[in-house]
Amino acid sequence: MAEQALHEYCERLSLQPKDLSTTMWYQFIAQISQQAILQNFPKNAPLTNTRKVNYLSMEFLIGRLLGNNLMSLGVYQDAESLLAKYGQNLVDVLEQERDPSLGNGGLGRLAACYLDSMASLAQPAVGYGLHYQYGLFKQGFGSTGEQRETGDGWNRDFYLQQHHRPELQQTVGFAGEVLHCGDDRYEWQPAWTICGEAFDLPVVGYKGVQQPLRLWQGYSETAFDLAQFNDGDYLLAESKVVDASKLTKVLYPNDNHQEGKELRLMQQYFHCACSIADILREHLAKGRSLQQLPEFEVIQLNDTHPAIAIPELMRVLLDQHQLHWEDAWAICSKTFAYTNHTLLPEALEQWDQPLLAKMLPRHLIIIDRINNELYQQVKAEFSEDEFSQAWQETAVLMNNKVRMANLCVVGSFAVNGVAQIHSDLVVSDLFPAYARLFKGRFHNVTNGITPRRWIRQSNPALSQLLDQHIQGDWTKDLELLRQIEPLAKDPQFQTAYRQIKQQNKQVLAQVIQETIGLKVNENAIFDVQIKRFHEYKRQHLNLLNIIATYQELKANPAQECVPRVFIFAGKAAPGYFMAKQIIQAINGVAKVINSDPDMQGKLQVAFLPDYRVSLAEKIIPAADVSEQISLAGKEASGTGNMKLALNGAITLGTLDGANVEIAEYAGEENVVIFGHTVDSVRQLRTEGYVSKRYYEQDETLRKAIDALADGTFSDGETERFEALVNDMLHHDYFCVLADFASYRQAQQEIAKRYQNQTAWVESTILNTARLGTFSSDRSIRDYQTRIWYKA
Ligand code: DL6
Repeated sequence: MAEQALHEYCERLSLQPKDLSTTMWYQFIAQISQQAILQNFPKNAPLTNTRKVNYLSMEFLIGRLLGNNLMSLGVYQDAESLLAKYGQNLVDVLEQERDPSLGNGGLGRLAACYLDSMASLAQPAVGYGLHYQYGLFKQGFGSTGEQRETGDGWNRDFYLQQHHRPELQQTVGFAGEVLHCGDDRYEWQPAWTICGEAFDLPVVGYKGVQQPLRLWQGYSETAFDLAQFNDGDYLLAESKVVDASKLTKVLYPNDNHQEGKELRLMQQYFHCACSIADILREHLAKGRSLQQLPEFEVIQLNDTHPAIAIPELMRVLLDQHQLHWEDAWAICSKTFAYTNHTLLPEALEQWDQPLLAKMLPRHLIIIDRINNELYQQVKAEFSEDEFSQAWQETAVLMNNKVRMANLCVVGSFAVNGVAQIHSDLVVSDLFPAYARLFKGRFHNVTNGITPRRWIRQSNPALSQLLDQHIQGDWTKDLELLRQIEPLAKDPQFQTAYRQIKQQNKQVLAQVIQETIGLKVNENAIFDVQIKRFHEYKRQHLNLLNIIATYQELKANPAQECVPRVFIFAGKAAPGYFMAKQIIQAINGVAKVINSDPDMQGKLQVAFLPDYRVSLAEKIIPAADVSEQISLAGKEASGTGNMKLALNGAITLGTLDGANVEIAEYAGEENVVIFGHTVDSVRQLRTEGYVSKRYYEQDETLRKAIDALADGTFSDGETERFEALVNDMLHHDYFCVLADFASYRQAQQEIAKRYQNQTAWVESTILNTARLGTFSSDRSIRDYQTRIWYKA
């Protein structure tokens, strides 16, 4: 069958198979896989009483799809053999696919893992997102190690894994006026409209079903507004066309930070309006009533970015279907569920009320009514003494701002955090008044990752070893990894496991050499910190320890040391100055250390540019140490920590996010924990945290910071890292200096443990064996049993 297809493909091109380029082979495999998906793979989950999940997310960081789809279709090996017959390597062919970077980091990647798991578990679902023309920027480095950004036009128009669905088109209004038509009746007359075109990417579940990831793209229906065109107002008429094409042009590159830009609000509304209309279209087409919506559909909000979907559904029910407020609210408040992914104040979205009044005037009226109804509830629940504080905390409208997280809590039947410690903090620190007002609404669902991509596809050698020793399909049931626990001490198994890590390190070493021209010591510890750059993630804590180690080795050249390669990858938001300083400082330190002959084979620093899913697939299987060193209480969960630990890296981390659960499951002796806890950070702040004291009292720390300040790592320029140094000495909100000594000790503990290879490998095997709970299949089951089951 595939041979026949190949024959036809070659005939169309008038070429022989031997003459096909790698790109042509990619196109051929992509075409036949797309046909196989559309024709043969079971569509939609079997009809059950389960509610369909509509997963609304502004980001889906899907990564390359072809390899994943071949695997899910069960034809990966067939494709491999077919290509081998013609002297081609499937892995090289798969590398031809552009990696669609339609997300910033954890939140978007999680959404992709959840789609994979829902399709694999046959949980009926549709992912709704935006079809950005430019995904997350590409990162490069300038001559002084500074981050440089360029656009990532991922070639969406030629992307072979999608198909256009013109019949699903929607029209979305903006701005204009609202007419009050008496009683509770309003009519919104938008000033202008933009069309939404749908593009479906089939998400192919492993031994499951295929379901769409539906991405909306903005376009203008008419090239000109003809009325205005005829009035002679050419320029204005044309400007609307520009607005439409701009709308989905670019993904906002912020992670855990809101910029408050008008275009972003328009994107959010466009995303929600198209998705809500699509959900209702499908629901009504099945002959179901509006009242039955919560029985059959749940709308899961991936953070607050799609929060405007709540007033949008209300608007449609009230204004288009003429429902009464109470009836519309009864439907709406049983349909939405909200996942919180951050406690950071700068990431909790708030929109200026005047902006909403201008852009979405009808929605603001609805939000105002929601706020008024809430006011009555808060009044009834809290005593007079308590009220003011409770209202401060719960109001949706406050100080001319619309607080989107509050809107989500009020409008949803369930709210969840993404790791146990985070979910507890959501209740205790972020929303205590809500927790009292809405009992039973708050839950935890610890994040997870798909084992199909993050073990099976990215670590084929480990997968093979697991296949040999595990009864049953671990890719479908990751708890089966427990079967290798008894082998953790087995010398033969240890050797095999260790060899795989070594091979993966060789592959990564080659990638490093090809990418940045650095030849690394493959026998060194590969110590990995790969994630977005943010001060709370504290890459600069890692950097200070590297500098201190360098200084120590320079001072004592004869000192025994366990060789290390520190590997970094990650992007900073283009407007985030301090994060960019940290990137530049790492590059500056890397330049000095890597060119110092005394450090040869002992200490090296590799910063790989343009972190993306496909690069993570190379780094993760090769890591020995996983740096998860955020200040306790700041990282909601993390998911890189799970991928790294499952692939046999030892977590070096604080008691933050999912690290806490990783330590519990792996066993505390199989991770290295350091630093302040949530409670001791609170204590530090109560006492009045003064970072400078740590600098003054700790000579090692002082020397490391001084070297950043005195030009050692900046070609003699003392100003280059001034802002970073000043921040550490006089502000240090994320308590880097307070955790330095403990972190350094933890690093020494790592070195000590690594020297006993038998015990080290045993620990890494136990990490793989015991962390099956971090499969995203388990997360989806948790959503099913804790959240989605009820209407
Ligand atoms: O839940 C996915 C991911 C967590 O693993 C990270 O810990 C958390 O930082 C991230 N949160 C965001 C928040 N974005 N905004 N806004 O990306 O979510």
